[in-house]
Amino acid sequence: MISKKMEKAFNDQIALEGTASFIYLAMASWCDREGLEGCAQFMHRQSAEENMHMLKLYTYLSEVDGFAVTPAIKQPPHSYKSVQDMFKAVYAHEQKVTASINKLTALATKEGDQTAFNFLQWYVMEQREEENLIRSILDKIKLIGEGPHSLYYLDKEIKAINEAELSKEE
Ligand code: OFO
Repeated sequence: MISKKMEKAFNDQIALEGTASFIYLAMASWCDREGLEGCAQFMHRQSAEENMHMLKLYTYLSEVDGFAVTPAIKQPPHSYKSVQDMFKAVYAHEQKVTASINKLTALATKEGDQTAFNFLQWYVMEQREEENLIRSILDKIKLIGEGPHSLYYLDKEIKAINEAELSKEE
């Protein structure tokens, strides 16, 4: 059993994760167009991961006799000034997701919903890892730069980071 207030907050989170999945999918498309193969692969994996985050919340709501609502998602932007600009947008979105998860766990505590609180701890950990990953990429971009000669190398680095992330999932 879940309260109506918690159900609404979970559905808002579902919308945020779905939005993240679409934003990252559109980013993958932009990267592909720019010939940034490694970045495109990274964004495709991120998009799939956010979709999985959304589905996990969906399943949870069903398990606690709640009602999961499929969100309406606005078309995300399909172009960026630079790779740095794109990763800055990812970082900003992840910070927004973290703030929302924190609010959700605070609400679970307020409502005395221990089941939801426990379930949400997975997301708390996940957000810490995600923010750390994106911050480390932004640091790399600062070091490598984005000039015509560094872009090829930067894309290779992001490809390697993506492969490392994929191997964690195996
Ligand atoms: Fe699910 O928001 Fe990123 O990780």
